[in-house]
Amino acid sequence: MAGIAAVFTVVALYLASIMATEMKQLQDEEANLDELLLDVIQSPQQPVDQSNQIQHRQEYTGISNPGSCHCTCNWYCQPPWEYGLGPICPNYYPNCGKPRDCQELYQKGFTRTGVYVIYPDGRQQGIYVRCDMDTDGGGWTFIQRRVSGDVDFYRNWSDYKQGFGDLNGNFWVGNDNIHSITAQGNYQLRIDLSLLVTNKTYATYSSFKVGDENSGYFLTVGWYSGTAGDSFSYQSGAKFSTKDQDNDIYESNCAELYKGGWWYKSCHQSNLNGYYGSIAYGQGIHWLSFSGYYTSLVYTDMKVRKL
Ligand SMILES: [Ca+2]
Repeated sequence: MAGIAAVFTVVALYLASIMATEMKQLQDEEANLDELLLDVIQSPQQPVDQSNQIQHRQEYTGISNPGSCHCTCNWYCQPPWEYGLGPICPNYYPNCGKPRDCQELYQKGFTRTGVYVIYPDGRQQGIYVRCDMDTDGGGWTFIQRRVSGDVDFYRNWSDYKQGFGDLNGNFWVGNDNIHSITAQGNYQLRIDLSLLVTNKTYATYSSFKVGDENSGYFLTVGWYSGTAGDSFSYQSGAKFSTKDQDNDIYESNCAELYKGGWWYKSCHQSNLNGYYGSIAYGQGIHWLSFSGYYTSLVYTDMKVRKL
């Protein structure tokens, strides 16, 4: 009996020591997490629509094989969401660096389409963008997207400057950001359009550059190719206009007439920030060579990728 009791005691002690070790590991992990959380809370972040949180989490949870980048986001990204700050792996996983656009993210192994943080021009504070990691080889940084009439695009200069909307729905990424991104090198532009869900087409431009605010966000686009026809080259060489800032060359304000913010001239062959669903002449979301001026497109997106 004494032998059995001794064996029992040894086993009990052994189990207790294993539990203590595991408890210690758990405490260490919690302490590490607290430190990470503190870093994230202390670093200034761009506020994000709370409704995006679940989607963000799903997208980041899917990253399990980030190639040369060592972000194991599937565990660490969750806690910051409780504070509405969002997962920003590159911020507290220095090995990931500061990706300047979606193409750099793609090259680091982030191959799922979704919302990420990029640092155009190496700026300190990242911005949230949507990345298309599927179309034509992936690595596209969205600058615009229309999927419904949920977000009003008839806005003023300041809104277009800063950007607005929901990165999982309808949005404009902001003229300052578009300038910063396209000033980093030679970027191509791809525009995808749908008139009906089954009627899709696209246009690409060999170069796309938007100047800074002092230039009026001056637009320069290169050669067209694609299936939609060319309804954007006409806008090249225009400044941006909004309902409260008329920079077009027409006698009245094109932004007011056609209900958007755009690189209007006199006035447009495309109006991708127009009024969703409008059939009034020129006011809807138009791509002249595809939809004419009286039918509003049901889907558009604009995205850029470095050449
Ligand atoms: Ca005018």
